[in-house]
Amino acid sequence: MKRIFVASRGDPEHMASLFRTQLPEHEVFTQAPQRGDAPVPYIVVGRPAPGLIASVPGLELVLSLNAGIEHLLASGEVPDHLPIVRLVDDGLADGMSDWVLGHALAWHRNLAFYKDLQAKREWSPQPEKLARERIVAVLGAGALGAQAAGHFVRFGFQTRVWSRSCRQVEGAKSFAGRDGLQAAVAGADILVNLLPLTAETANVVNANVLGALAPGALFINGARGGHVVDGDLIAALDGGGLSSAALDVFRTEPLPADDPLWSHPRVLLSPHVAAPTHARTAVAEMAETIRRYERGEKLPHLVDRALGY
Ligand code: NDP
Ligand code: OXD
Repeated sequence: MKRIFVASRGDPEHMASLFRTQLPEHEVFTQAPQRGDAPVPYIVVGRPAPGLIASVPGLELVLSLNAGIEHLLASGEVPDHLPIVRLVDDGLADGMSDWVLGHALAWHRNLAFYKDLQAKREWSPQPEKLARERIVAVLGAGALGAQAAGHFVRFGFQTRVWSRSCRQVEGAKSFAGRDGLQAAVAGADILVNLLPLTAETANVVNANVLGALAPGALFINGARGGHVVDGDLIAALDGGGLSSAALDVFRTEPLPADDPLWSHPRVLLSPHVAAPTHARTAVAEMAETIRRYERGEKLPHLVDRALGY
């Protein structure tokens, strides 16, 4: 009987019970194994405590509870020979699309602006644009970026996507490379960041990129705080280059109480909830990965350590 260690910090018992339903022939447990225990080929982890992974005997596969795995690579906790499968499931993709489109549409139709006017009992219609008159640039065209971009296309926005391999999204224009980045963001009304955090993508949202957007643009960050040069972001907001920023992720989380972003009048922030992991969809996906592994099939969503995602 193969063993699965569910080391989730959330509600491991709930997740373990879902695994037992999906994989009844496996032994699923939630307490760290002891020295001398039988081998445990599978571990399910988000942010493991230091030393946890090394303490598991006979580990063969690390199943990440997150889509972003930069913390697992940076910690050096996962030995090089161990494959890591990152989480890709429709719960994450649907959640992220809701969050991104929610912010984009609210900004596009001035909803927060009218809410402020309402508080002042002020009747002041603004010039309203059509979606087709707006350009959206989505950085990252992977599991999350491609789906969000597809929604923007369906809403009629002029949509651009930027990725490493110039990934195609139907109805959107594709860009790649550093030159492609400047072309993708030039004149964009809405910039959406859905990149993984790697050595190449760190600080990608900086004064160059923000300065290339249309005046008064919206920036939406659902990926990682390390993608953004915070000083450049605040300068763009204060200078009016950006009219608003919707931020779900930060360099330090929880965001420290004295961080200026908390009280910035042009920032809408949320506590890293854009696309939370949903136990049911995540376990279904991870159980299927285990089945594939045991059938000797190629695994999807394996982390490429050289690329960092
Ligand atoms: P994917 O790996 O599926 O997609 C990543 C995309 O980024 C791909 O299109 C990839 O290009 C592109 N990319 C990677 N490196 C570069 C580069 N150097 N230059 C240009 N493009 C690049 O990731 P997901 O869509 O699943 O997730 C994206 C990120 O979202 C996660 O890494 C995580 O940080 C964040 N996230 C945030 C959540 C939240 O709640 N706020 C929840 C879940 C995820 P290519 O297609 O060529 O490979
Ligand atoms: C993720 C996240 O990467 O929760 O899945 O941010």
